[in-house]
Amino acid sequence: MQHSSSTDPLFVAVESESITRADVAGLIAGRLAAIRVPGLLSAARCHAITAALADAPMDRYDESRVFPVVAKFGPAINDHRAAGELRDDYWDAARAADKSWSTLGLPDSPRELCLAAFRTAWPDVAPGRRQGREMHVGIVREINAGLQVHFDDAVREYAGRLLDGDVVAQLAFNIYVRVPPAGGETVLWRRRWQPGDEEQRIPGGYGFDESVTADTQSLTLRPTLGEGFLFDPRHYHTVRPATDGRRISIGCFVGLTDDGRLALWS
Ligand SMILES: O=C(O)CCC(=O)C(=O)O
Ligand SMILES: [Fe+2]
Repeated sequence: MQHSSSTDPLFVAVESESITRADVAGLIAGRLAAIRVPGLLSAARCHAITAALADAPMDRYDESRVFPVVAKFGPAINDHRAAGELRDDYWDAARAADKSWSTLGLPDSPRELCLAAFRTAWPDVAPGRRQGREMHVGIVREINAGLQVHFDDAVREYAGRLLDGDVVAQLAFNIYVRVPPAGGETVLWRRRWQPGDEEQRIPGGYGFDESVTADTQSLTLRPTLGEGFLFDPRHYHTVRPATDGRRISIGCFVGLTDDGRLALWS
């Protein structure tokens, strides 16, 4: 008799009390699909951050590419990309974000929150460097209306290399500092981009028609307040619309470089 198994036992999410070195390695090796860390930030810290953000000037991702709209605080590399390179206005936006954040009166910057989440597991963690300069780390995003189904892969997106070090694996990390009572789930599919998928690209967008994930095993995460979530963003993923309330996260990309360090960027 033949076994027909339609689910991959390695495509699973694990829950941890903190990010561990073994889990990060497992994610990169493909033994895991995602790591969930409930309560990575306390509710009190999440509330303090979202309360302070009420006075912060949020902007939006480039609306010609990112629709539905996504509000954000701080630069996103993909808003400053031209022909596989990072444009210079990224650095101005990074400086402006740091300056603006420093007026909010919060103890920790998005950069420090992201670095701190990895430091115990991986002491060799630091902002990534590009042409000797430290990348911005920690983007605040309010994704209330959801995302297009997409993947993130700096190796494909930055032909001229994003960082000075060679990134051998890329992960995506988010901490949810405000969660909606309904909707706002993150969905992760066990499928990576293939050339033929370009036919399903949303015209002008950054993502793909959801049919690109048809018949593919998936994981759905309903974020909880203060939870950290780490996954391989080469797997197609999306965020469902929040049908009520606001969904705010602080996140970054995490690269394992060829010297065994973790390099963060946003
Ligand atoms: O907000 C999320 O859960 C995922 C957002 C996303 O697309 C990413 O972090 O790459
Ligand atoms: Fe993404």
